[in-house]
Amino acid sequence: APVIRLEDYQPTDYLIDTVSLAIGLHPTETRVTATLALRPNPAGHAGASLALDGDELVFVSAALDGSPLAADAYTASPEKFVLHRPPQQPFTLTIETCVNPTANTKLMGLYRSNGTYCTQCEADGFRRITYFLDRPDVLSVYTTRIEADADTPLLLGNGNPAEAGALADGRHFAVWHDPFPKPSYLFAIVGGDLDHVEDVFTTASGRKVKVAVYVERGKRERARYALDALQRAMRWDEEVFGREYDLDVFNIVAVSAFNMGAMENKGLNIFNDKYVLASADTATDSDYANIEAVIAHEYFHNWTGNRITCRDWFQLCLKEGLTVFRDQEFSSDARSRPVKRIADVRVLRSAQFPEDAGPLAHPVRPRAYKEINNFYTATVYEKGAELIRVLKTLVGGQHFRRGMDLYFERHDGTAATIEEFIACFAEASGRDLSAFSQWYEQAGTPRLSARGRYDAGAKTYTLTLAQTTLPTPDQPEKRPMVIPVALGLIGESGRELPLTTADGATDGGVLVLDGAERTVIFTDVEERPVPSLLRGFSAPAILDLDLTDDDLLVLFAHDTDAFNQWQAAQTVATRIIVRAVEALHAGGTVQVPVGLAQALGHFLDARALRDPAFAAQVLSLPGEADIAREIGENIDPEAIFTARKAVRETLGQALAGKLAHLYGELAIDAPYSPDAAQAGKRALRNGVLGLLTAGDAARGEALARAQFDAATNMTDRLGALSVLSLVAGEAREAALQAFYDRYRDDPLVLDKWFALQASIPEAGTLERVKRLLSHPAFSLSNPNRTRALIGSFAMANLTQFARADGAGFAFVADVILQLDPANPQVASRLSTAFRTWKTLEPGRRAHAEAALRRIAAATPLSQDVADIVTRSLA
Ligand code: HT7
Ligand code: ZN
Repeated sequence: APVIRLEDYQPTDYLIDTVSLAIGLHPTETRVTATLALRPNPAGHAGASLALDGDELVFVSAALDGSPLAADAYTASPEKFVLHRPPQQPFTLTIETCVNPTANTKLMGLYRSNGTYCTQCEADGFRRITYFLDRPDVLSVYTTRIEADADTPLLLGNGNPAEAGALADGRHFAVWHDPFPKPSYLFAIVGGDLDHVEDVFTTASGRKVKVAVYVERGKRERARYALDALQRAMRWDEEVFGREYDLDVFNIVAVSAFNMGAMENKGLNIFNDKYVLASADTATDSDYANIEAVIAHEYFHNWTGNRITCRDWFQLCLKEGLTVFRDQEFSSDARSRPVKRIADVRVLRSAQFPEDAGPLAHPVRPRAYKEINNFYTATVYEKGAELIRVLKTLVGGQHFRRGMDLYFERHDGTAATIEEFIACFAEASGRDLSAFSQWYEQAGTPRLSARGRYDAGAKTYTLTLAQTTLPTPDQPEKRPMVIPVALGLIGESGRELPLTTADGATDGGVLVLDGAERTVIFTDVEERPVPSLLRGFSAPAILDLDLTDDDLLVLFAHDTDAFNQWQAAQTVATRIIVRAVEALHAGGTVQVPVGLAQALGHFLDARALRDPAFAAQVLSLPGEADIAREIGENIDPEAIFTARKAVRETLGQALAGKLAHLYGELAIDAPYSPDAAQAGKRALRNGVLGLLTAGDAARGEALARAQFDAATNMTDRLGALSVLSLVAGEAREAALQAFYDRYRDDPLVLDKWFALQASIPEAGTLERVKRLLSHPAFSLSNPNRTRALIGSFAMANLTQFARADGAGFAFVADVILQLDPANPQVASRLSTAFRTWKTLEPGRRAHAEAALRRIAAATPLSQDVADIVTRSLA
């Protein structure tokens, strides 16, 4: 496949002002007639031929300005339609194509999900519906007429409903008109027989918008939370960003077969039903929080992505990073800001840091790609969101808002670039942001080191910050980034010390490091301080601190920044587990200093009942992947697992009394509500149960069994089942069976059942997963099911995926090859599970490499998977 490069960007030679589509839905032969109003682009090459993109299309006919085209005037293949000599004034081109939605297993373009017709066009799926200039800088006004049989009563499109009616033979039609020019990737239609919930949302300026959520029949009640989240997101965007909704309707449709999370099509968001459907009995508190976040995310795209879209796919972070930032802020306002920040940083570190440190590393704005679908990454999304946060910290809240306002005002209705976005903030703040913009160009996570020296006589504290970034593929030399370091000084007595410097270097509690190194001298420091750095995780960097464990425990006890309080406990726990891994390697035993257990005990006494959601984050110790990242190379997953387990066992025993007491105290006797307060209690109670069981398996198992039997909601039931799943034996199998029997007809809950079993860190799990592959409820053609069983095994079960005998890698490679012909996008995602293979110890590394080479050598192999495995092996 050719490499597409940012530097080669050229505007199109033609523009498409309006698109009129007539779609006759049929399970296997859907007819699409597209009438495109074209004209030469003044910015393009005059007289050029017109080449429209296609993908597996069946060409039927073509006409120019209403007259059939002569055979020598065009060429049509499944992948291209070329009009050789287009008129050099405005003209219309009418092309008829035929597509088969039932045979569409790639779930891109028009396909059927459980009988419902739906579309997915981002990034390049529109060309699977009709020939088009299928790129984001071609903006057109769409009118869509959909026709279907009586068994498909619901017909939805982008924009506002214009007309609908009955036709002969029981067929009927609906016309939708979207007045906002949009790129083809935001096009969507839905046809089906669905239930819905609806409401009227009144915008800030008083316009009435009909909002609705459509779901499969029988699931109506489970759509209410999503509808509520949508309306809260609409209000929040008005209040915080001054953005009002712009159409008369906003529709959300949930489908069960979907490659990703959801899609922000204009006025017609289409969702993976996992991010819509919720009830106390079927969804966990985390599911509710995810639904709220994804509903908000897709809604926020209406301004950041749709009204202002991307000039080309290299600018993807312009809409994705910014919209993730917006949904994170929304959830922070709706729930607890520090807890949300911790959760987001956990995601960044577990998904983006390994990407940035491995063979798939790329800048937030990549410069080249072969397969764009492989660039919907944690780097573009999550690191992209961090860069918006860095920008906000650098220019300040007021200038940030003014910059956003300017961006909306100046670029509304256009396809923009990162440069244009940053220019708005430079203008609004009067600052030179050229150094900041380097964050978008350079891959890799900066390592920030801090060295401090206290002079008790002079009462000065000298802090030296330095940064380096390791080389990444194609970028051997790295430049320093602009790193805003939010900081404070905590005295050993526990009080926050004032920050005084001769030059006001830390105004607002933020020190900006914009070179390789910077030293600051704090004066009037009355006692030896412990520095609290990168507060709130003020930049996406890896912090290397010269603090002792005791210093960290001071921060854990006294830091006024909740994020760093949590971070201090995590760092101490990480160090203890890493030392335990080293001890095991040296043939020794695991030692856990009493300090951490004592500090956790004090913390739980003081905070557990006051702030359970935060306490749950503190109690949830670093995972195996966190420890692996800290160790960095020559990873032995078994040693990490054993060390971590031993540390948890020691802590569980040391805190046994407190944990048992808390477990009782945290029980809720009110009816279930997914709100943050109740969810926090349940999260902590489940965390407490886990740690308690780590210390005393028999006692924990009994409590878990009782919790499982008495549970009135999915969070408690699945929390108990997760604990039970770690203890091999009859009780576990009985609980798994009971869970299956209860939810056998509920696909989303069955996904949890598959995922949990694939995550069991035991030698027998591979056999279990292989058995489950032929379970009647399993199917590789449903992406959620595949991700639940195979994705969980490959991404959330390090010891078993990376088995010493290589059988885990070989198995996942087999599944990738089996899935690839049907759904390359899902297969390609799955193959990113190998992204950290080079950090493994030599034996496992060799097995992983062999599996990757076997995939790479397979024919045929999709461009999607080929791109990932080739880059992984490079
Ligand atoms: N903008 C969307 C990303 C997307 C996608 C969604 C479903 C299937 C294929 C897809 N390719 C890209 C989702 C979002 O970030 O909001
Ligand atoms: Zn998005």
